Amino acid sequence: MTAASSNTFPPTQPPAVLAVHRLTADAPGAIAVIQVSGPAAAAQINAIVPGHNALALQPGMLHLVHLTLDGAAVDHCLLICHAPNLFELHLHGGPAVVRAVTRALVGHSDSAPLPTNAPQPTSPAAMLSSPVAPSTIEAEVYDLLAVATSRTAVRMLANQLTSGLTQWCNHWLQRLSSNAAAQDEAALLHQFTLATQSLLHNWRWQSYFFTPPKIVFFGLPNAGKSTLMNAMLGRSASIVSDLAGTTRDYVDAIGRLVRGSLDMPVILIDTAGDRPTTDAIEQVSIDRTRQQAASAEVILLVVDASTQNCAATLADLADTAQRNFSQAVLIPVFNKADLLPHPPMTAANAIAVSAKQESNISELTAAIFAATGADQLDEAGPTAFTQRQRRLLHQAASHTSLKDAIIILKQLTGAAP
Ligand SMILES: Nc1nc2c(ncn2[C@@H]2O[C@H](COP(=O)(O)OP(=O)(O)OP(=O)(O)O)[C@@H](O)[C@H]2O)c(=O)[nH]1
Ligand SMILES: [Mg+2]
Repeated sequence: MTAASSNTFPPTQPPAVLAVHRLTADAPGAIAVIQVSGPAAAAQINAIVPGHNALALQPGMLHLVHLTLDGAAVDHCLLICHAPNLFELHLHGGPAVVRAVTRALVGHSDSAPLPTNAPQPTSPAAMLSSPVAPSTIEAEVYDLLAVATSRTAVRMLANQLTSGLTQWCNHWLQRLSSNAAAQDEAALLHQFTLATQSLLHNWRWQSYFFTPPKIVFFGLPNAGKSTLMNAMLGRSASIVSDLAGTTRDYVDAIGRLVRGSLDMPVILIDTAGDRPTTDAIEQVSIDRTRQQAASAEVILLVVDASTQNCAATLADLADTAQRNFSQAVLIPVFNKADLLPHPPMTAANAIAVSAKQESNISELTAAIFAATGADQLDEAGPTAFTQRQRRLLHQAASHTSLKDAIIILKQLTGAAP
């Protein structure tokens, strides 16, 4: 077993079976981050983290674990699996614990020198580098892998290396290059522009797997907004009561929507009920509700379906939302379906749920995936996942010569400066 300290692998050498690097400064601090990578990484982590099998951890997941050395617990820390064979330990940053953990990971005796901290890996790209220097897309993939917050994002990123964006660029480079002598340059450029625009357009919903979209619960007091948010979160984040006007300030919480193999991080925002009022404080609450709705990607129009005028209430809410929050996807939700005769009568395309009984929540999740376009995700398909890529694609799509488009595509892949 080798403790590697270099961040490059010459072509003649295989990658190290184990590399241990301290990512934070080599000085006392509140937290120290230690990166452990290579085929032997999981086994070494298992040796000091009882009760967890690092081999079975899902990429993108965080685990609060105990670190145990010689049978004694020495620290409580976060274990992050970024990818198979690539882990991070976030432990307390005192020199004694960092030294002891590092020694345990690399299997050094107390008298043996510790692996050097220099040169430090600057990104997971360096840690996972192949004998061939990574292309620009590869470097961006590895940088983002370190901060991806969903398993879907991790898989999407991994796919961009061999298929996805890399394959898309190579396909178009090949088509544009081999057409150098063809007659219909304009038609080919037109096809390329359409493909590029489609790629850029898809980023709107692909981005939700990287940056959580804001989902706002909007409706009259007592519609069950707080109950619904709690049901979707799986915990009681917002106060529920039968008094209309319970929620005053908005309440936000990070959640996760799961649909089949896709998981999407989301920011759920419960708001004060929106109604005409003469109460100055309630008016401030409603102003805040509207501020949140104005920056939401998705607004759930929550209606108490057991009230007689629920269809008119929904029409009013939809009207307000369309006039004021046109940037958002609107999804009508008829709550309290448990109080209705079965099957519940609802307005067209409204989702009937019972927040209290937590029923039909998965249908609501499905509706959010469908309405945002996120259910179209092809994890292996191309994604322009950085601003640099999107800027270059915009340029490529607006260029009028094959030669310029080829140069820009080569810049995108890193094949040209
Ligand atoms: N039967 C039934 N009651 C529900 C359901 N959802 C919420 N409730 C009840 O409706 C009342 C109001 O629920 P909340 O979640 O506080 O409503 P809200 O929309 O957040 O109300 P405000 O904060 O006042 O705007 C509570 O008594 C809940 O228990 C449901 O699906 N079925
Ligand atoms: Mg509430």
